[in-house]
Amino acid sequence: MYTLYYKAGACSLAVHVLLRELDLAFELEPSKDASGDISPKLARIHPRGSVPVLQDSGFVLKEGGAILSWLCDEYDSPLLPRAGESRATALQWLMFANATLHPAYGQVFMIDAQAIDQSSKNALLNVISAKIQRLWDEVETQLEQGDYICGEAMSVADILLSVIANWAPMMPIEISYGPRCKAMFKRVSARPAYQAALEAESIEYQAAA
Ligand SMILES: N[C@@H](CCC(=O)N[C@@H](CS)C(=O)NCC(=O)O)C(=O)O
Repeated sequence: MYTLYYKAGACSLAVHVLLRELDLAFELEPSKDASGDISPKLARIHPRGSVPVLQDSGFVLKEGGAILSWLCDEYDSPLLPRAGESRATALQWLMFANATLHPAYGQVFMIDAQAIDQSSKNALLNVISAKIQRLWDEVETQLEQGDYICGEAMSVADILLSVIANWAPMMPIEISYGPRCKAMFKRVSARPAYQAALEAESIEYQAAA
């Protein structure tokens, strides 16, 4: 049985959704204790305490992109093609979400937390906000090829993109999604596995509206 260390609505939600898509047995373990510190159980396996972390007895896997691709491979899921160009393209978009888009949001949180004057903060936030908007515009253009980021078949990248999209209400910046993005978020988030994960984490899905 897997243990998923998670934070409600964070990038760990993508792994949570996938565990349910694959119909695997798992338990959820919050990353923080009641006082907001990294839980002692997580600190033992991941001193930085970031999520997701997936544990199966002695096997501990960190980094969302690695966890998502490993689970798809291990359980032969069509959410990540086995080989060839279709696999490379799905991995490309998974890495886009995990290694390009996600860190851009991290910069927003980092800038917002700085003790600097508001006008300097706004200037920095405007720069990063424009970058994030360009990334979503890239997704919108790609979705001209089909209902999902890799075309007509949903992939694990769509799950992570839709999770990140739902962070917009927490952001001190404006992000707007085009109609193709919203339609993809709606399709993906409506799946029973996704709905069950949202309910378990008490998260409302807002990015498709
Ligand atoms: N590259 C890492 C990034 C992990 C990450 O930044 N996770 C965030 C949540 S989305 C986190 O745990 N932040 C610490 C916190 O919120 O306390 C991964 O993909 O696993």
